[in-house]
Amino acid sequence: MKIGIVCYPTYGGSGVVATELGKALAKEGHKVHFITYQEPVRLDTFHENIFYHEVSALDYPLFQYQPYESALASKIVDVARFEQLDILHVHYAIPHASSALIARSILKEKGFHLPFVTTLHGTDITLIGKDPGYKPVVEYSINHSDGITSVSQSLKEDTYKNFNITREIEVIPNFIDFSRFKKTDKDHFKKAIAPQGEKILIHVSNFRKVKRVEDVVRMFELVVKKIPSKLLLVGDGPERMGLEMLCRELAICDQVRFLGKQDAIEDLLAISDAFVLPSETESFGLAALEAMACEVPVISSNAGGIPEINVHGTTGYMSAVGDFKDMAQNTITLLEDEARLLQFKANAYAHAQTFAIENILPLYERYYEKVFKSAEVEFVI
Ligand code: GMT
Repeated sequence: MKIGIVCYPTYGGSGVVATELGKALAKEGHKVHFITYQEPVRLDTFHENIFYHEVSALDYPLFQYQPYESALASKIVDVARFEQLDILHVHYAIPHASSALIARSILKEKGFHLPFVTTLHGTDITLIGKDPGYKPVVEYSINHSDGITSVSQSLKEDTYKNFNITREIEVIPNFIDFSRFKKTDKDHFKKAIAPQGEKILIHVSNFRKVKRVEDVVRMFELVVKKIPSKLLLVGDGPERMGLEMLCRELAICDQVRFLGKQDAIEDLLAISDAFVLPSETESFGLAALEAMACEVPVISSNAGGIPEINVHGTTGYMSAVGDFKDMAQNTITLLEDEARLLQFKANAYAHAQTFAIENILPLYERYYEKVFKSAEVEFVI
């Protein structure tokens, strides 16, 4: 098929999923056209079946905000007609679904049929999308998509709860590419970070409030009192400065390393013993799945879709949102018993395999076919 993909090109989870999906589809022989305002960060290798079309929203002194939604819709119209796209897949509802909707209407008037699938990722529903400033447009464009998928059952339920959705939402979970995310021997690296054989805890996020990174620091302060350990904080965002201050206040700076944004996350996961994800809301938790693929058990909250990947008492432990003391206790239980830790590492890896890209990609391919066929019938009628 000729598939258009619209996504955020930066480090967010939805952009990563969209890009990895596009790359996998291209390997299967589909022609994949990315339509974004910047080359997606994970689009790091050349492939003959991958094409990139940049959206440029013309600036003008009259605009306080550039009308990106219109520029995107125009670009979709242009690419769809020129490249003869069969289907468009937009990731993250705002504003991609409404741009797709406008583009589809314009194309229809020109006699060109472009069905589109909207994938809901998380904050487009649970945080931003339900804000009254966006809700009517988000609801309308979801209801008028030709296909709707969500990355977890929990997000599907949240969508029905927060919006008046009249359509069926298909759950297609996020996936993992084991050729990249796998445990490798990085012992030299481990020795540099934890020279006395300390255990290594890791957190990876965009350091926004919703990630509750403060809970990571507070639980670590309790853990390090009982278990010699180090904490790696990977990523960057608005909360970072406050977290650095907190580490100073708690006098744990020698045990905590802020690593900023890192590309080779798998190398850091390879030396880690536990991944910490205390999020307030989390529709899926791709970062936790990446950790599990690298044999790292997960200490998390039980928010949103996390229970769909982290099995309490098997692949890690879950606590109520905000209960960092319980998270610390669970971490100590896990790390103080070497046999248990080894078992949890093996369990995490085994469970992550359910989400191997080889299992999930066909679900998208079948869904595209289904949407394409039923939308074609409607178009002809
Ligand atoms: O909010 C973020 O962390 C970024 C956001 C995105 O769309 O870029 O992530 C969401 O989508 C990811 C990929 O599907 C999920 O793994 C994350 O759980 C989800 N984040 C939240 O729900 C907070």
